[in-house]
Amino acid sequence: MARTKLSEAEIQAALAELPGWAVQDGKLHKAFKFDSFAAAIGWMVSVAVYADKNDHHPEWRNVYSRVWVDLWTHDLAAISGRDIDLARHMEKLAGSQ
Ligand code: H2B
Repeated sequence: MARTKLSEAEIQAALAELPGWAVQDGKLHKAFKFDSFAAAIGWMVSVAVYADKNDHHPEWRNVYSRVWVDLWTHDLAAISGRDIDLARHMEKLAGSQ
């Protein structure tokens, strides 16, 4: 998906298929909970590899088995298709933990 600013309708349509995600302070936000610290960190490393390959990086914070994620496109100061793509990939990887 493109690095262009999404409309409110496009964001809402994407959110309908991203359980647990919401717009918070203008960013795509979700609080993930894993079974353990190891599971949380393992997921973060897998996400980091994908994020770096795509040159699109999350803002996130980890405490034990929880990871709070905020996605937005700094270059645009907005949510873009690349944030949706990263959120979808995070979901895909979280399902395989
Ligand atoms: N990640 C995110 N989330 N948003 C960006 O705008 C962004 C990024 N820009 N990763 C990239 C890197 C930019 O800083 C480099 C120069 O391409």
